[in-house]
Amino acid sequence: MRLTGAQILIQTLIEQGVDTVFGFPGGYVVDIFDALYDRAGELRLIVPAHEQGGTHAADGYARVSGKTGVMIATSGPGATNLVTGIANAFMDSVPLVCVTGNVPLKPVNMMGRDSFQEIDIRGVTLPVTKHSYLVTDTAELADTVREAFVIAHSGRPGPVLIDIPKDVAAESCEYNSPGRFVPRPRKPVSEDKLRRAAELLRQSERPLLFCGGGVVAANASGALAALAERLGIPVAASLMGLTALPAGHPLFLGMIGMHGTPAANMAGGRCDLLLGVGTRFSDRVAGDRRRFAPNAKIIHIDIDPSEFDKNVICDLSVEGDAKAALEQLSPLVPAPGPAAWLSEIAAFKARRPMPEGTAARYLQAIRAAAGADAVIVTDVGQHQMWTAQYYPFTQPRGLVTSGGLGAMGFGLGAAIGAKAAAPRRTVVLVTGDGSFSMNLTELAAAVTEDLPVIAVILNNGVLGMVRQWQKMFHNNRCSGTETRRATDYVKVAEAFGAEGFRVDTAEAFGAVFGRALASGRTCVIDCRVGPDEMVFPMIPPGMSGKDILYE
Ligand SMILES: Cc1ncc(C[n+]2csc(CCOP(=O)(O)OP(=O)(O)O)c2C)c(N)n1
Repeated sequence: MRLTGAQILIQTLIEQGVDTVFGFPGGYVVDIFDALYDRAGELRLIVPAHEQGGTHAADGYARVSGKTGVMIATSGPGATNLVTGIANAFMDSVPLVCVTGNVPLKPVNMMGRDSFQEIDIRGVTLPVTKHSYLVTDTAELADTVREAFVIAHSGRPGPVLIDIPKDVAAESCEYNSPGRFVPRPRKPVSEDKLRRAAELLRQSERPLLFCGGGVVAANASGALAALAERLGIPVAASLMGLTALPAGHPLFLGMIGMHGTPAANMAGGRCDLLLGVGTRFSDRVAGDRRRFAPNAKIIHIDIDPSEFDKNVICDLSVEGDAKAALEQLSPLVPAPGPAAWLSEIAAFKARRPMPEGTAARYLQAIRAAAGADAVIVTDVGQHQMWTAQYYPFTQPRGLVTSGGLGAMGFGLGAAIGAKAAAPRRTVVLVTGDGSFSMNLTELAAAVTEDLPVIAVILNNGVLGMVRQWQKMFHNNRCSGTETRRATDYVKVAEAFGAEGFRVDTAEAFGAVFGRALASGRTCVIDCRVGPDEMVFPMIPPGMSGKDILYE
């Protein structure tokens, strides 16, 4: 069968099981959009307001569905608008395939001549992609797409870029049916290393399990809970690992690190063995990586061996898929020992509960009304940390947040993608006035694409998280962080065809949120939070758990 490159691209996407793509048109992807037009019944096209929003949407879609997200953009500015989204997916290990158009190679080669809207997007994104391709021959396109999907979702997932010159998309060639690219079989986890890990756990009096985003990505939550329960040991999580155990689990201590709970950080400081799974031990977890878990031997399980000894030196590294490793480790470990360690943590927890301000009350009200099944998406700042601290997550993949890149403006696009992945679930974006202002044009996409999400703005009238640092570490000199108090978010919502609400107190929030839920429409709820409400506890940057500040 002879097909154009564009038709081959769409055919191979469908072959890969893709049923939803995000894309924004342009001159050098017009053939691809033309091919999409014919397959609209099989492949839903969601058009964002801005390519950045589209990449974040593909990312949110991937995180919630567990599938690979796809974003298509034109050359030049379309392609450069993807960069933040690609970098975000790279830092959080989210599988994406991003397709860009480029200037033609034939009949007159326009590449390398500063042609209109020509950008070497491979060069630009090289440090933030797992792999990238410039396709120069239509005959290679199908296998390129197949290989790109294998690379994006196998091993440690991440973004892959396929740059397609216009003539390669327009030309026809013989299309070969699938079959060549199947994922390589997973490397087995070393039994010897798992036995040594079990032995270290046997010798430990104060063990701590620490899970990162890799546990969620590997769908290893059940295996994690089984191991923790079998050993009777406490579990702390990074921001990315938060949903791995339900918040109410008796062994769960919450988030560890810069804005982690007192109990998790105390356990990190006191433990004599730390078993880290699917984590890069980033600086938000280990501010001073030389003094992280200072009394502990460290076992590190990760699918990506380049993480071993990168930030934290480990005593034992175990390469492998988190789920397989945890499942194989469970039968080797001893039954729970004396519970003195758990009692010590419980006593500490009682002495040092989490402080709770207005933001905590908003989050508890969201949880009460939205239910356990809701997907919570955040932007970046204080509201993100409050969500991590106070929202009781009960389901893996129930939180979509920009962990590694910390990209303000991520949230609304990601929420739209989350809704596309799970249309029957309630999707709530918890955002700040600063982050929301960055990409609020995506309200247009939420409304026109009929992907209703509820955006709750914890509006403190300031760029709160940076202002907090200025107040704490820069002598209260709040340079450039008191902005945009004048924006009327109710009117903004209405202008985009969404519904807007304003809430002045946390007490009034529950009823308004209920109305937003019942409306079934895209809603924006503008909520007051005092400009001086801070995120605590806090371990100042570059410090260790002993330097924790409670107020
Ligand atoms: C794209 C981008 N620019 C700048 C920053 C630096 N930054 C981190 S948090 C923050 C403040 C966020 O303000 P807002 O969204 O209102 O949330 P709040 O902290 O007030 O809850 C800023 C400016 C960032 N993370 N991302």
